[in-house]
Amino acid sequence: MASTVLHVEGMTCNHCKMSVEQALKTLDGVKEAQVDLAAKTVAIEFDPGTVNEEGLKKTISATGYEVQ
Ligand SMILES: [Cu+2]
Repeated sequence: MASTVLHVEGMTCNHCKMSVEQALKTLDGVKEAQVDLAAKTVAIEFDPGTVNEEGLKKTISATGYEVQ
């Protein structure tokens, strides 16, 4: 299991938080996703054999938020 913390712009409320977390959690290989709205980050635990950081970023972008 690997973990990463990504900086995400545009998340303003609980709805944003849930959207990003749900999108990531439904992705194959993602075990846990936790958004911190105040810090504008999402902490992700994932299986690097199934999904890579690029895939995580694409999923967040597809949900409508900007990953840095
Ligand atoms: Cu929102």
